[in-house]
Amino acid sequence: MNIKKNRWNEPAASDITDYDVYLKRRDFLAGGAALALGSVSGLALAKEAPAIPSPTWTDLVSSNLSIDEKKTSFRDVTTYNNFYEFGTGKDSPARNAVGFPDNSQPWKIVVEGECDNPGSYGYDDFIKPYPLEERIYRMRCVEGWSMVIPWVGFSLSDVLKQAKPNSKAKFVEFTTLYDPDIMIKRNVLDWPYTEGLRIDEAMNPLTMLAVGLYGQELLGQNGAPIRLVVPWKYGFKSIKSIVGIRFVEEMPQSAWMKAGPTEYGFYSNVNPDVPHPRWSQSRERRIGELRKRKTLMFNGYADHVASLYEGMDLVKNF
Ligand SMILES: Nc1nc2c(c(=O)[nH]1)N[C@H]1C(S)=C(S)[C@@H](COP(=O)(O)O)O[C@H]1N2
Ligand SMILES: [Mo]
Repeated sequence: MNIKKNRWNEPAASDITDYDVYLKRRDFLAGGAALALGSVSGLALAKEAPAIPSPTWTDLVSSNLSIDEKKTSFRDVTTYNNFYEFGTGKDSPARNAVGFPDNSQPWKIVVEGECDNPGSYGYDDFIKPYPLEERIYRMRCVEGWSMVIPWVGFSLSDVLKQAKPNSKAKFVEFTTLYDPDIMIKRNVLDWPYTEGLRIDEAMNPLTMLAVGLYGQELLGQNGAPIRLVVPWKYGFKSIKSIVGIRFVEEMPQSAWMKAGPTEYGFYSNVNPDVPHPRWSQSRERRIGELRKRKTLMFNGYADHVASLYEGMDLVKNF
């Protein structure tokens, strides 16, 4: 079903369906009531309930990269978000990205730059070659909160190898869609949102492209249909809704580096010993918990990634 274009109207509180109610209704509809109700109230339902894309994956292999920590609730993962293209409030993306990306143009991902096998792919063709698995990762936002999220996806390295980077490919730059018809029109950041990784960071097995979470396709607010997840770096490196992957020779400038060069560096590795200029990074609030917990070096992934930064000054290269 096609949902009407989101015209960037903040809905009244009374229009917002409580997520629990919404999930119950979804189960109810899945039980066959959809057929009976469809023609009568389909429009009303589409308006109040964000459509959860189907199908749901049921046969996912669990990765040995997963951590064994309590998962953040589906509700929190899908209603407490940063996705500035859909507004700067934590609850703005869940409200303003309803229907995204179906309400935009058909999804296309361009792989280009310093590689022997560039290409432009529709979303389905892009992900088809890669077996999906579930990976439960920590995510630590630079703002001082964290979550544990069961992602669905595959290693970015699978895609990069397929593109055959040449010897000039030292970095990889990623770009988010910017569609002013459905996204914020203010220049909160220099759109489109971009991010970058060094090629060895991009090739690390932990670095993944996610297409789902909690066993179902990503919702708009989480970066549908495909986003990066780099669990040892602050969350803003995990760029959402990717339309471009480019191999480059020089270190790319990310949208956040342009916005605040003294506050947001290229590396942005989680590091409890390197404070943000305006706040400490030594502790974090795990969403759903009351007491703060200690932030771990490389967000607890030092065994996997510390060797990438051997001999580097992690204060200078923040
Ligand atoms: N395109 C884009 N990607 C983005 C952001 C954004 O505003 N725009 N926010 C980042 C930040 S600050 C965080 S913490 C994570 C949040 O991901 P989540 O909402 O799925 O938990 O997405 C990152 N990716
Ligand atoms: Mo973040």
